[in-house]
Amino acid sequence: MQTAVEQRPAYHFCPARNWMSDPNGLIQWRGRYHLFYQYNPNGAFWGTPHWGHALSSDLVHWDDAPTALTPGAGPDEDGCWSGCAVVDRGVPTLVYTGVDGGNVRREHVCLARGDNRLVAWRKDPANPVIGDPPPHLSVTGFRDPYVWRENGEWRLVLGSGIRGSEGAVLLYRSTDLLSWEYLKPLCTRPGSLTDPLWTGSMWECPQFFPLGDRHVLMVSIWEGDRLHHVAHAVGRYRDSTFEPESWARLDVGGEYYAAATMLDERGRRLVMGWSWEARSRRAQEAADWAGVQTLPRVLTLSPDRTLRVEPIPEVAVLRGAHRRAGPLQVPGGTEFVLPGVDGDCLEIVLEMWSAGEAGIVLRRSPHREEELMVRFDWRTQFLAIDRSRSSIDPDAYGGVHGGTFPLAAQDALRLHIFLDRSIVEVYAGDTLCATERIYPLRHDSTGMSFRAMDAPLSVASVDVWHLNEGGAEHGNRAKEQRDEPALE
Ligand code: DQQ
Repeated sequence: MQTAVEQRPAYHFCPARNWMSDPNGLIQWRGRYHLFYQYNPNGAFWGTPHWGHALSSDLVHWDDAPTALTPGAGPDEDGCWSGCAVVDRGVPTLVYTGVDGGNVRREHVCLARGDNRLVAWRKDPANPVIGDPPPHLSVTGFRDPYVWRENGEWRLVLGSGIRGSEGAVLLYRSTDLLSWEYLKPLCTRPGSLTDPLWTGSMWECPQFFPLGDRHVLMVSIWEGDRLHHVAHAVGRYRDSTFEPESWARLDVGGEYYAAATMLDERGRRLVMGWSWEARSRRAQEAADWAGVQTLPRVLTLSPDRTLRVEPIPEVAVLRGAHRRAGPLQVPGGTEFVLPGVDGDCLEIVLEMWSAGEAGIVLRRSPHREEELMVRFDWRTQFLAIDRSRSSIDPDAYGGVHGGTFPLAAQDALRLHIFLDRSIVEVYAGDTLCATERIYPLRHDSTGMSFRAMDAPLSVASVDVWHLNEGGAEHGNRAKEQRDEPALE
């Protein structure tokens, strides 16, 4: 009897069991990185959100810490929903969404104060510090506070939407995190707009921060009871007024949401996102785990004020066996299977060019029963992640995702790909990334090939590394092995 193919990622963070979604409260405190996350301890489905907690010294190896927030009697009795972490006069403080009201859901802003190891958290007796939306606004939501320091005061934005028409982020100010004054919507955008992208009528998990000589607003688009994608705007921010200059998707893959950022002690702006399961709820609950965090990505602003997104270089610490090939010529309409590549936890860096459409095939079984194709069309400049044949499992979703990647017709495409069993992250150049979930069932779906669809393909070089396992939950860093003092 064949054992089931292991689908749990080996080096992306996911809890040992149960449901995980939004990353929350990212912070580096006294050298250690802290990741909090929406967590349901009762099963691999969304419900009664707690704040799970993990910490790392390198953003690659994660160790579990005790649950940080648990719903209790009062403004968060129905859940501790998403939020952020700040340091208030030396005290680590979580600013989160408390939910109560049963079927008539009410969302509030609440605080919790931490000890100097960020392990024990005490809810502030002043909760909720923001009880209800501004009375004159009819909003579709009021959650996911993101807080920053500005001119010696605090600023806070909340995800919201003006009922029936547009996504919105509401701006508040405070001197002490306890009493808040509503200022105005920091940004709104009609849900009817689609050029250059659609941003719906309810914005979740806002993030707002300076980058280069601009500011960046990120929002996760919720509409019609569905999670869609993360949009970001680059623009000018002055006197509490934000003027977006451009809008774009943050990730063009099928499963990327609730992006959360942090400024680390090296001054890098880092972002992590939640990748949900692209398979049936039945399959999800049978697996008994759901939800993966993407690799942390470094955000910078290019001279033309396009957002640059790159995987953190620290991931290289996981590299094992390395294989290099190229230059290769693949005739149009043919495929070249790369010999000696056999894996489901790989890092791939390649440069290729074609006059037509061509790409790389991963998780490929010997007779193509299963395969994932990452292909680019130099005529349309469209990068496609095609998972329509990635699994023989009827519970696994198919489809093609992707986006336009501006590249001159004569220029080579540089791809950087991280494959980790059921999650794939594709980076094109330093401005486009796509997160996709796949669930191959065959044990021999571990091959790789290059495919030239309709014109010859030139592969200048391809590097493939086998990546080792990362986090504590993957068994390779049992608690007694880690190099920092035990938390509990
Ligand atoms: N998930 C949280 C909310 C947030 C949503 C609840 C986004 O706070 O708006 O688990 O995925």
